[in-house]
Amino acid sequence: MEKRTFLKTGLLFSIGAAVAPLVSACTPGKKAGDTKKLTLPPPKARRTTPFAMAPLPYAANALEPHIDKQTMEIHHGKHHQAYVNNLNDAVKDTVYAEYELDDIIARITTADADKKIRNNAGGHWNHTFFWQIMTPGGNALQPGQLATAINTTFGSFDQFKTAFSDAAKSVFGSGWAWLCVGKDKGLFITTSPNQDNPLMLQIAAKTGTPILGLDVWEHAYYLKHQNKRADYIGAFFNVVNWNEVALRFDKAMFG
Ligand code: MN3
Repeated sequence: MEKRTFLKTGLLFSIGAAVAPLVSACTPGKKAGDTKKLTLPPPKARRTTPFAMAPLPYAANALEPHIDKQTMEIHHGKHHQAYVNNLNDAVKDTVYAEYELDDIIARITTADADKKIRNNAGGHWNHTFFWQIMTPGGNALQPGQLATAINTTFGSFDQFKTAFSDAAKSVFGSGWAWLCVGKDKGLFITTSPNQDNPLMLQIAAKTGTPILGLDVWEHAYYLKHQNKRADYIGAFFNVVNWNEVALRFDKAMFG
């Protein structure tokens, strides 16, 4: 059966010829021009439904006055929705058609053919993450292993904030700033252009597991803060969900 036919009819069927190539393709979507050769495990599971966007975990006006309602409505309802729609369109009839998002992200390469998938898979992952690491009014980082790791790595919480803010300011054009747990279980700050992220093993300058991230695309702040990205970065720290960040830290550290 042609892949196209399978997708159009939506038949769920035998694990047969259509599935085997997915499992054996370690770095799909790319032949020539790869700069890194990675052996990736087969995908965890087949995805049988289109990508979909979850509702915001709070009301669109709940982050005010730090992030305004209209920005949240457009950012979530228009920008994020467009990444989801475009991702569903981009993976159609490709080897990624039945991959989960994490499996796609890990396999993205610099190939031209991957660009639409790269931008929209990243956009979907990054925004899903972003909504979750914010909460109305924010909450304080509690004493514990993450607080200790931040103090040890950056000197103090304030020094961490300065370093993270400087990284976010330094992104030229559109992109993200990240606090990550590295393979060595150490914390590090990094940035990525566009919708790339540190989970893109074959693309990221430095790979790791993001536990905090900040969208510094102008669409994230222009309505309220106009060109003053530094003001937006300062406002962001009033809505960080440190409980969620700490949970993600624990998972990255201890599984
Ligand atoms: Mn955005």
